[in-house]
Amino acid sequence: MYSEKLNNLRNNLCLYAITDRTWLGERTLAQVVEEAILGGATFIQLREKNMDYDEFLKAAIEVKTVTDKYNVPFVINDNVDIAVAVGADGAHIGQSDEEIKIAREKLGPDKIIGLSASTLEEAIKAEQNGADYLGVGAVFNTTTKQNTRTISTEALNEICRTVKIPVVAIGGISKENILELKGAGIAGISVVSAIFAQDDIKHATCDLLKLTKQIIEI
Ligand code: TZP
Ligand code: MG
Repeated sequence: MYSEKLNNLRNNLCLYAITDRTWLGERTLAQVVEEAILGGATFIQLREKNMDYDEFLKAAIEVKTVTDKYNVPFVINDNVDIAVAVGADGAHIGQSDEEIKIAREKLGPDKIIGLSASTLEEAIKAEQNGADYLGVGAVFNTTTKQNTRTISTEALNEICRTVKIPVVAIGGISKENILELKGAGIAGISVVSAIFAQDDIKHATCDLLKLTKQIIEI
């Protein structure tokens, strides 16, 4: 049962899109998420950094309506309580965020818990603590998140070879540099701006999916 969850998860992590309101313009979060899914995004994370509980809950319900419609896995960044409240598929938490053990107690065994890692030690610890997948980065320079630590492709590859759980690369990935990740052993890529900063989100996602399929290990 558990390994079945991980097998499905590995496939679902191929093109992992993380929301950001910066480039919404006149569009709603639901609209841009739908565009991304129609373009081929296989996994959606709602990431909100400046919202109170009620606003966050509303945004989570809005996005979940879309991910439910297309049956795409949906996780919440950094807020396990919102994930539980809306019945999301899980949560993505950082190394310094709520302890994974508490997150697992709140979410239960079947939900997905993702963790961020930037070193081999963090990756090993996260796996031992019961993470279902890892977001490893930043693999390239990014302006989307401040104060990111960077990781070389070699170190990313070492993590992928060491842990059993699937790894998605994150940070500054675009259609210009994605092929540099070929051979690293990743299950997928996780992007913000390469999807949500684009004028034609559906088209950009579709282009990215074609490239991602060339570099992932199945
Ligand atoms: N965590 C590490 S880098 C990053 C996050 C959330 C930002 C990724 O954004 P982009 O636009 O894909 O570089
Ligand atoms: Mg975090």
